[in-house]
Amino acid sequence: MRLSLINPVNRLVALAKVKKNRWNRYRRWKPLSLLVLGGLTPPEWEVTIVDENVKVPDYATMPRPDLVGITAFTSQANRAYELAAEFHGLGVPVVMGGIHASMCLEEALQRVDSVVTGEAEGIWAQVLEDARNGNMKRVYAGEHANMDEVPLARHDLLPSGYALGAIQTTRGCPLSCSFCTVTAFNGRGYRQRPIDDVVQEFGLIRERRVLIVDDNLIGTRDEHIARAKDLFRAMIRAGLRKEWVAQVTINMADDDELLMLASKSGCKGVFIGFESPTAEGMIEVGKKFNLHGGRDFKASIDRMHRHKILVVGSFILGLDTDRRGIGKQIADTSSRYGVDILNTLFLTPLPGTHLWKDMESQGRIAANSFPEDWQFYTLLFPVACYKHLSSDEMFREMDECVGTFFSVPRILRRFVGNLWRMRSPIFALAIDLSSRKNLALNRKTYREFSLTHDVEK
Ligand code: B12
Ligand code: SF4
Repeated sequence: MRLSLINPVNRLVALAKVKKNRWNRYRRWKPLSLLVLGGLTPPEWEVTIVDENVKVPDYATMPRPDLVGITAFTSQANRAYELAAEFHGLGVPVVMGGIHASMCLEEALQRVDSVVTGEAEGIWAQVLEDARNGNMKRVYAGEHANMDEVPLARHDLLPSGYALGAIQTTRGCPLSCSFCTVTAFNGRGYRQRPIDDVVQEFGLIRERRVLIVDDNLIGTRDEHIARAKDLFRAMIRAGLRKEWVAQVTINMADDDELLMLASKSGCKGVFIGFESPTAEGMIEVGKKFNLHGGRDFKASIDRMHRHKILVVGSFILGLDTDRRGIGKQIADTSSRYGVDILNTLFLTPLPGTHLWKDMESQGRIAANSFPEDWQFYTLLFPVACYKHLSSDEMFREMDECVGTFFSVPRILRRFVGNLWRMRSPIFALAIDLSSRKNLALNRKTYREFSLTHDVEK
């Protein structure tokens, strides 16, 4: 039996535009969900994975699969449905899973044969059995997995050529930020994989650099931090020789032993959601956590830097508290904190979030011709009505923000600083240059968006 697992492309996502920006090669990351599904699939199935972000193949020339499994974030939903229609035409059953189908079940059911909601670990074997017997159900409800059920992902199923490998060590987040789907999907409980499994799986990853996809690798409580330290100690003992990056909360900076162990185990950078340069903004999105103890962000980042850990700072533009000038304010504040790489995204109501419920009830979801408009839910388009900024102003603020932070003098200043302190200067420079080039690509896609959407100027 042949199983084909597909990660659909969203052509608007700059990272997919490798031909137009060669730097994006270094930012193409693996669809770990499909590698995990591969790990859950029994050996009698011949599994192939197609990552359309690398190349969209000519499906007609490929051996006909007995089952197609498609994953999708919201921004990939349109393409997922196109693929489902194509395979439906060939008489091949299609099952869809992942965050979008879980949050928009009714919509997905109209377009695919079966949907797996939630996590697949406890249900995938049943799906395959039903597919083999030709009696698939319409809906399979996956539950939060026990973390010792998470298999070793099949890292061998994707070719080499990715800059980063991927691995997951925890699921769930005890916080519940208004814009984020993680708590709705993976729950508030902070579930941790057995450390031995994680270390063993690291050994299967070919790439030297690895993205740890956890939403918060260190967690928020003392016992979470103790587990993170144990994990780093085990990675050091195993002599993995990997360099890794991960998402964490700012409390990582408060524990010098944690920073030391992280760095020693290969940590080169962390991604932190600051979300807003103002306290009101952080409170608006539910990130009060960042403000605990009157935190000094610059001092926190300095401590991380001392351990040669780069900081990617993530900010949201378009909060109800944001007014004109917010773009420059984000760029300047993040530079003042000492952020190495800035990631600013538009406030976007994603299905399943508190933000979605609020904006929907207030009639503020502007790009709402679904499923077509899902392609714009990449966090790079102003898809909602913003309180103090029109769509055009939103884009101008973004342009100002990215243009200021990634200006040539600031890139040079960061490069010299990183070179001097030996903090992955080339890696950071590649991301800086890629972001600068993507600014131009994003301008072009925004123009296309405003032509098809009646944005208020
Ligand atoms: C790593 C990551 C990325 C990486 C890599 C993405 C990739 N190709 O996999 C990068 C940085 C590229 C990325 C980009 C984006 N991301 Co992202 N990302 C994540 C993150 C942190 C982890 C995803 C992961 O690997 N999880 C591990 C796997 C094992 O879990 P899983 O994907 O949930 O899969 C399980 C189940 O869902 C299910 N399943 C999944 N697919 C399928 C398919 C079938 C057939 C079946 C049966 C089951 C099944 O089975 C799996 C095992 O249980 C998630 C947060 C999260 N916790 O999920 C956000 C998340 C998925 N990202 C999100 C977003 C918004 C984006 C962006 C749009 C914007 C951005 N953040 O820059 C872009 C979109 C890119 C695009 N192509 O359109 C949102 C998506 C919400 C939504 N409704 O779409 C999330 C949930 C974060 C959030 N704050 O809400 N992302
Ligand atoms: S944004 Fe981060 S901290 Fe907030 S709920 Fe999502 S995963 Fe948790």
